[in-house]
Amino acid sequence: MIRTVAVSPFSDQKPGTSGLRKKVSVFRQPHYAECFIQSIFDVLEGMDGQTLVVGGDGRFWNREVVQTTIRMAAANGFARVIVGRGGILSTPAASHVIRKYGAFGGIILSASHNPGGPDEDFGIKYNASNGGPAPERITDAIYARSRIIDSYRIYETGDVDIDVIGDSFVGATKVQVIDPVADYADLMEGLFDFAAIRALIAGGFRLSFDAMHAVTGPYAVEILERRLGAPAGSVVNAVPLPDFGGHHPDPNMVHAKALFDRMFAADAPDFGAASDGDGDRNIILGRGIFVTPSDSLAMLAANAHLAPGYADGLAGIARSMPTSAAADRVADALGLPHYETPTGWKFFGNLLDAGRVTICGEESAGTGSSHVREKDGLWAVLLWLNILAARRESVAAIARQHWLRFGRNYYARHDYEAIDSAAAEGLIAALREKLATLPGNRIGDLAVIAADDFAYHDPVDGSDSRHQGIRILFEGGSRIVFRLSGTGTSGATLRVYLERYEPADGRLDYETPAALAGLIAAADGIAEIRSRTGRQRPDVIT
Ligand code: VG1
Ligand code: CO
Repeated sequence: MIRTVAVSPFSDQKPGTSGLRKKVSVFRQPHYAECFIQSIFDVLEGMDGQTLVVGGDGRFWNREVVQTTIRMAAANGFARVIVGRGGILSTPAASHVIRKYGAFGGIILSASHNPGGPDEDFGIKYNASNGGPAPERITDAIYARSRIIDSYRIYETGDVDIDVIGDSFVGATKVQVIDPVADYADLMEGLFDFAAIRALIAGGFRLSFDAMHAVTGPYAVEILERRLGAPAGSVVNAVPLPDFGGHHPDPNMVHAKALFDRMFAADAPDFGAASDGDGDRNIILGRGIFVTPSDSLAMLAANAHLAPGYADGLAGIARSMPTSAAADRVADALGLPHYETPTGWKFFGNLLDAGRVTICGEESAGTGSSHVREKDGLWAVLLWLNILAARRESVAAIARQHWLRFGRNYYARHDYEAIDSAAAEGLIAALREKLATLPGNRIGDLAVIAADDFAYHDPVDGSDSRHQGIRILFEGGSRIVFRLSGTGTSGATLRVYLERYEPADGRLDYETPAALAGLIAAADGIAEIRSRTGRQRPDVIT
């Protein structure tokens, strides 16, 4: 029986960079998730008789909201709901499943790299029929709806068994539980030369993949160990846990320290990688080297033709604004168009759908391609492995040759987490005020040539997105970017992005902190970070 439940709206359901993210305690309020899900359904049109995909990263509260979503989808006219077994679907796998089965859209339950557990974070996001995160036009409409919603519809019934593959019904709605891994693994097998990677591994090449007790574990075990023959144990922390084992499933130097230690040890494997809570991020390491995500994007773009799925070359390359310009140099050298979008994968969707770009990336450990409409952690790992199998050189050698050809964009991001929101907003407002006065000034030995608040005009649908980050550009290609995170759940997080370009005949062997020292000092000088935030140093450097 369908029940209509009267509610008063919540005022805080504004989606951020990637969906609605809140503490679990917020989501546990009666009707909270229901109101957001109904707000999504209310702004969509034509769901009747359609398919909805549901799955998440397995974190605490995932299973409960999967059940709620199934019941609400049934009450809102969907004819079919496809669910990953156990309520599991990595973000890229969900994107693929939406596309493969011609679904109307999908609801993905994840707070991505944020920690999980009863006292930590949960999230809900909506992806459209192209498999990609809903564009701002839709997320804005969902938020507007959530502020006035007065009821939701839900089917009254017991829980669906989501742990067994097969079909059941909620009212007239068919619920199909599918293997969350198989379709995705098959997709990867179609893009990459698995035989060559298998031969590389059989020849003694050693790899270590840290799944961080998050959703990629089962995917990585199936693909890397079963299909590609990496020895058992090549995937570590492979079992997804509702609290990610108490860790922060964010693959960076701080939270994936064990992997960094392994890759910088004397007996390091040839290749190391890790992914995040929902499987869309990746970091890449070789023996004794960390490839920054911005460099990884550029190196993948430069070598993608070595993989069968990209043998015909790329249509173009897109990167988010704070991502380093390394990929632009590759695009220029290959004669490809390149695009600079605001932070967040939703801005790549139109470019991918229009066939203008093939590969996209963000400095925040996100890379992906037109095979789905999300960033895709394992995809990046497999493209790297395919390139390594084709070139038979080390990661360090490939990086070195890349810099010798294109120059090197030294890069780091400094995060100041959970700072006072008013102080963070004050800092950005003060920067905005100053923008017009900066060009022409010198800060240390850096000459400012331009400063602005980044705005994006989408060349496909003509939409405009303003206030996407403060950019200060210096002579010679160096840059500082300031923006506030849109994924945090407590206080504000200030991100400071630092980039310095050294041409191919410049110094390519600096340690990154030394290369960026002047920019780090300039960032504090311009934005008064220490005095405004009260912090002496960043919490995380990536
Ligand atoms: C962060 C990253 C951004 C990424 C977003 C979602 O956003 O900076 O590049 O797209 O997370 O990634 P923000 O607003 O906190 O800077 V995920 O893997 O958390 O879905
Ligand atoms: Co993620």
